[in-house]
Amino acid sequence: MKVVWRDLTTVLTEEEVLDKGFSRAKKAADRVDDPVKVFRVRKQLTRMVQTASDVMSQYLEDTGKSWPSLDQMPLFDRAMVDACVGCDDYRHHLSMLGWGAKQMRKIAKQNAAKIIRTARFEIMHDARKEAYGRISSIMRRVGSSLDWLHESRMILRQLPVIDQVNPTIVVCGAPNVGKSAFISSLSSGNMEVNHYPFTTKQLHVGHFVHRRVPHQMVDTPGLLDRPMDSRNAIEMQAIAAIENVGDLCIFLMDLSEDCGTTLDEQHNLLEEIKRLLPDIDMMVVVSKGDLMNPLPNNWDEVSDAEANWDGEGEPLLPVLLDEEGCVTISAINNVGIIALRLEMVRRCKENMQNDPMSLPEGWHRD
Ligand SMILES: Nc1nc2c(ncn2[C@@H]2O[C@H](COP(=O)(O)OP(=O)(O)OP(=O)(O)O)[C@@H](O)[C@H]2O)c(=O)[nH]1
Ligand SMILES: [Mg+2]
Repeated sequence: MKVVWRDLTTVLTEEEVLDKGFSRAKKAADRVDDPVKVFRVRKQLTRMVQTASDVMSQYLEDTGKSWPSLDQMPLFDRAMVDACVGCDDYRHHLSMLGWGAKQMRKIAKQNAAKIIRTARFEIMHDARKEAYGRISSIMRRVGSSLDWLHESRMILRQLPVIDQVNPTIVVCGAPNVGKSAFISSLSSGNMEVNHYPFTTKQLHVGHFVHRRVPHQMVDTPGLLDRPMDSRNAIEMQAIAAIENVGDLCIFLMDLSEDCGTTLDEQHNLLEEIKRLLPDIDMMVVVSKGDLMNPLPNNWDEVSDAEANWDGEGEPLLPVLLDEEGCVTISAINNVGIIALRLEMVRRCKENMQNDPMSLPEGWHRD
């Protein structure tokens, strides 16, 4: 099940829900018409109590149901919820809506019975007033949950939509090594930029389509490029989330040290990321191949092959290799990019086939 946070509709405040319930109740009472006063008043008051309770509890129930259930959402989304707003709070506040709705229905039933059982106007009016008072106090207790959901909706709306059925490539590496340049050079259209609330971290998601299969590339600025001990719990959660969706991780390395991080430090980071994401296939790629002197041996060969590529995967392209035999790219000159893309497609496919949870090709999940 794909979670699309952007579809969540706005959450009303406590006052707005009360307003909605009580004004609908008043209109329902105004429509009552009975020549016998005792019948008329009885009907009016029971209708007020019932309508107010119906409208408000229905609103709470509908709102509760429109939010994705934690138990049914993919692990990635659950880890995101935990990182951004906390799973325990999420569960608690949604359950408060259900609780409130139930209480209101009970109050309506009890007080409508009181109104029906008596022929004394004073008792009828008191029962109506009491019902309104009790419903308001239930709403007061639910109000803070509505506020929490309102805030959380703003936060969750900014989360990236990552489709777990399609291949996902996580791109990481030290700052300035060329992660964004690489993803942009492959992405069709604008990169979707999403923020991790509560931190300054962001996730950018780029896409390319290969033989009709959308491939997602997740840029991880600031998230995977700094030492372990300065990460907080939220970031660790986000990393756990990445592990749930990544079919392949590209670790970009800038050998020119142009980026400001020494090679030693970059190697340390690589080791850390391997420890953090032990279950993702890791591929080390050297960036900024154009800065190499001399240029990689097969620079011209790859560059020509890419220029003649038919867009479907033929001819098979050789990857660009540096003198150590490491896969290389130049995002600026656009050399080695398509070759790497095809290699990533192959690796993702292979990794997804090895995944015991994945379904055979041609099968579809809901
Ligand atoms: N010469 C050369 N420069 C590059 C290449 N790719 C990126 N750069 C440069 O490297 C710098 C950093 O590139 P980015 O793509 O922003 O690097 P990044 O890893 O996304 O950086 P952060 O998001 O800050 O971690 C920019 O000045 C780019 O122009 C490349 O292939 N060749
Ligand atoms: Mg970047």
